[in-house]
Amino acid sequence: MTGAFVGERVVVIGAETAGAAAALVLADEGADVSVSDARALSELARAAELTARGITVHGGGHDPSHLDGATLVVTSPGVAPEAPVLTWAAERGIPVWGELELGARLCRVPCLAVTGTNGKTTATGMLAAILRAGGLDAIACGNIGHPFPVAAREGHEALVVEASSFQLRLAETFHPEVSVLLNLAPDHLDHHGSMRAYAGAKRRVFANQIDGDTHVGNADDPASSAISREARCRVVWFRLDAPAAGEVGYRGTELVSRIDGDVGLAHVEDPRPGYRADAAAAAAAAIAFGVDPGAVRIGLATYEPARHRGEVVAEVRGVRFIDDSKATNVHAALAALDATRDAVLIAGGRAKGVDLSPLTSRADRLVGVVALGESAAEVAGAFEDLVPTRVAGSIEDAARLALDLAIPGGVVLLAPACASWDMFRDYAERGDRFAAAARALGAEVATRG
Ligand code: UMA
Repeated sequence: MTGAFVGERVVVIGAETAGAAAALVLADEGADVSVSDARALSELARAAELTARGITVHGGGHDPSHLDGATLVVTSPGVAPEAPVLTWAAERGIPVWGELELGARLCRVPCLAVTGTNGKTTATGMLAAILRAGGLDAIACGNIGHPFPVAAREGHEALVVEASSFQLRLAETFHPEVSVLLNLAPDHLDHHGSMRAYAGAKRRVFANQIDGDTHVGNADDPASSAISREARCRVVWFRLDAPAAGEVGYRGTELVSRIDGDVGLAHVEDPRPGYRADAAAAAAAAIAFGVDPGAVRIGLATYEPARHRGEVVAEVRGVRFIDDSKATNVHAALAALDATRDAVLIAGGRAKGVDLSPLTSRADRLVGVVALGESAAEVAGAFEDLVPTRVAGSIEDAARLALDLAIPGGVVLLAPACASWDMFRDYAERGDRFAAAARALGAEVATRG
């Protein structure tokens, strides 16, 4: 048997996207692998695939005995830092790696990493598209949904890793040549315990960067730029207005690089501030990595935005239904609200320990609010004195109540400011169910005439 993990006995925690991928990669690399998951075996969709590869799968909850004989634990990103199973590993002195650490140990090509509270997936996709336009075989991986350890073994020339705070927390030797911190706002405080710990995880994106590496920071965001300034390598800044020497920014709609000379890169017409910032960050990272600035325009033009980020999914009685299910925190929901007027906002879900009341600062853009999920009472309480407010029991119910409150020419905006995990598998399922409900309302209205 050959492979990088021959002789290791690895226990993987979690058997979904990240965990199943880690287990299969480790088995391929010669390790003796078992997987432990909190859910019942019958609920684990990948259990049969894992078992067929000789991997033992323990369902129905973690037990200290699952760690017997382990030389390494690899944990899924969603497992909480204080989860007892991780404490048992620490007590026994077993090293605990996350997805980024496992990927880093296997990766033989340059990595670029993108983190931040919002825009990660968009900036990661744009950056990979620009690298490809520059002639490199590059792909996006990590939190975007294609696990980094799998991508690391696929033989690409460069990897663009979307790095979440959950993943960065356990990424001791992860060393991107170029890192990006897009922005920072409160999120995932239930997982990390505090804003300080959340920011600390984000800081790890450049922790191993040294001379010759580049960190890309957001000159417009005081919270993230304070962290970016701590990087020990070269820092390149991006901003939404005119760039200073060494920066990337905009003159009107023209994206401009002053990293080396003064080069017009592309016209970016999309009005959303998030989109323009992500494009500037991706361009800065690509140029810092050595890609020809001419590739930026082609890369941005070929980039296909991911779903659930402001898509119009239906129009019913002159009301547009917009799916921004990916707005899983207050910062993202505020950006979505800033791009709309006369909206009925559907918000609520798992708040992750974050105060939702800042949403009310956009009450003047709203004609109604429909509150949903675990935090429905909090959302309704915040808005009920400001705009007509309803509480929904399901996303289908929410779409219907929102249409009742909406005005012709206005919008129904799903921008929950919360994670979906209280009612859905993920934000994609939440968005898909919302879109289906909106289309069903459209069909119903058409039938009734
Ligand atoms: N589990 C346990 N024990 C626990 C907790 C969970 O066994 O204590 C099990 C669950 O029963 C389940 C599995 O672990 O079977 C789920 O693991 P997970 O929550 O880490 O989810 P994965 O499907 O493995 O997907 C993870 C990321 N999910 C999270 O970080 C919550 C995906 O990011 C990522 O695409 C994937 O790895 C590959 O890297 C999603 C996400 O929502 C998109 N990310 C957050 C965000 O973007 O805000 C950070």
